[in-house]
Amino acid sequence: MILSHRKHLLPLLAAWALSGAVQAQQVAPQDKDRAWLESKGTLLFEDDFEREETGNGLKDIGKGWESATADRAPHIKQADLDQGILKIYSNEKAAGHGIHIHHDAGFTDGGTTLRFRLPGLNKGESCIVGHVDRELKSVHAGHLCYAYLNPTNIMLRDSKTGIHDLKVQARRAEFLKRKEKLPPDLDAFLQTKQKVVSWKADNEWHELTLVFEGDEMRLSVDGKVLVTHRSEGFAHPMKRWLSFGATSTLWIDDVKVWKVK
Ligand SMILES: [Ca+2]
Ligand SMILES: [Ca+2]
Repeated sequence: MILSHRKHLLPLLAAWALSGAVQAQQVAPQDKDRAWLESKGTLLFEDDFEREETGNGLKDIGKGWESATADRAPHIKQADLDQGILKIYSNEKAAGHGIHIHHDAGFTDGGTTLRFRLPGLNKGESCIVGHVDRELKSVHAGHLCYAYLNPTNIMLRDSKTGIHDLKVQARRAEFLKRKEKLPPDLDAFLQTKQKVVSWKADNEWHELTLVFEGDEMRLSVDGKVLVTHRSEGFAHPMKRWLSFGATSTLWIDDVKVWKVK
């Protein structure tokens, strides 16, 4: 009996799995920003992660990636290439810093397409993707702008002219140090630098498209624009590095970086 059940079930399961795989490969036709990158852009870099890392060090992901936090906790695998996927594990306690993995990018207008998954291995998983220009000295560690995909919301933030501008950061730090509320003018100013929308994270694979056009930053998930924001820092002329961060586990695949301008 069991065998005959299996006979019926297996083709069904195979068909179901196949249809899921086909769907995952398809680009949603309404993904206008991906179409914009592909039609107007030059591909600067792509990675499908179909290899193994060579160790736990700074450059061991290969293909020009650097794990800036690798050497802080060399005994912990913070970046694992496995099954053709970049599996990120941020251990802030051990490394003394959230993970930061980056690769040369370099555009004024353009963006990134990738697939990501919050695999559900840890609580509060997030996907942080953005840009850094370390040659910019007026900003802490060159932090320009980030998209934060959190469990219940997505935030786009202009760090360059907001919280990571050294003057803004110093003023904000005084209040944080004293555990005081930010003064209304500073709070209102920082609010203009970011946009937050509700979102419900799950543990599936998703297509992400992140683009910059002039002073606008736009983020799409599965072909749908979920959040856009305009802020002067987004127009920074050199998005020099593509940077990933995470609060715990994050899986990434099929990264493509495009320069339109
Ligand atoms: Ca591996
Ligand atoms: Ca892959």
